[in-house]
Amino acid sequence: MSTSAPEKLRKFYDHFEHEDHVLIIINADPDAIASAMAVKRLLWRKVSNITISNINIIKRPDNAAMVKLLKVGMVYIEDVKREKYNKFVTVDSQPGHNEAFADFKFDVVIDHHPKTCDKIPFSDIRPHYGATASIMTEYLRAAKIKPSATLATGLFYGIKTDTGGFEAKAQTVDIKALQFLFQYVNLHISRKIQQSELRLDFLKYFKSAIEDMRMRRGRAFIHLGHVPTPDICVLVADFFMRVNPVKWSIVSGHCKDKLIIILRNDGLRKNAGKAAKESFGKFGPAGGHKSAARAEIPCSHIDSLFEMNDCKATVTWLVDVIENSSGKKSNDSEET
Ligand SMILES: [Mn+2]
Repeated sequence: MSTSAPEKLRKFYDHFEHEDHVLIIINADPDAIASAMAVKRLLWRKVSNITISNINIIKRPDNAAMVKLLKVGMVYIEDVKREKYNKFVTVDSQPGHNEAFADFKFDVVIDHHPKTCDKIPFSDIRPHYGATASIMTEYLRAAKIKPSATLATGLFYGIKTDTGGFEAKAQTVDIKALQFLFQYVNLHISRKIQQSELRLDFLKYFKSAIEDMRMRRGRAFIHLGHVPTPDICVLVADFFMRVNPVKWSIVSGHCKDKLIIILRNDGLRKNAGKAAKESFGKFGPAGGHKSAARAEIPCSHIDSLFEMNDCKATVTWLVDVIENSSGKKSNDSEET
């Protein structure tokens, strides 16, 4: 029989004392940030002090907006004086997920990914939850804590992000958490975070994408040249899916020594993951879901095939590879 929420809360609290200095270490994304905020709130006035530390540098503008608008104080892991702490917590991750976690002996792990850790004094792993923030909401409710607007908004945004805006794997438990949080959420802040996905310096990639895109049989092909982060390819690929005749968008960019290729489609009788594997699998890791996929090809595997600094040549290569592997008789071959 599963343990009740008040029982879990009590066991969680059993691992902390008033003298404790607690470090919550996260791989910062909306769900992890919100879950860390919830742990901090649960431990408020119960321990001596609590610091949230991120092991990753926050680059995504929406994540940066979340940290700023919700006033989440975080210290980058390399700036943490770890000898100051005696208790270590992670949420939305498990110790094996990242090398940066290896230096710590965790007392508490709360997560919704498949279980990969053992011998943790307190672990609460629930893979059937869409978000760790949903688990944390149950802890807050069990503790009879009324969340502040910032905490509720963070948890709300974390659940929303991890469940793909409720289009993906949202479970009853996630919906229940949202129902509870909704009465405390600041929707303006939530919307502002969500709408902060673009940085000013990203706009030039949209400009060149619009100018240089090649449209073939409902497929938009775009090569962005060098990009500072693969996220730009994702943003551009998603953007082109909003254009009416586009059924597929295939967007590539050079990042470090890889050619990143993002595939999106409208999901109607199409399979992006399969297309990615069949087209690009021979060059490097490739795969994904029905409507979203990516390939990450080491440049050394393809630099003899075409001139990679030439955007036109790269697009021609993308078109060739996709069209040759999917065949000309695919069911979405309407001329545009
Ligand atoms: Mn998560």
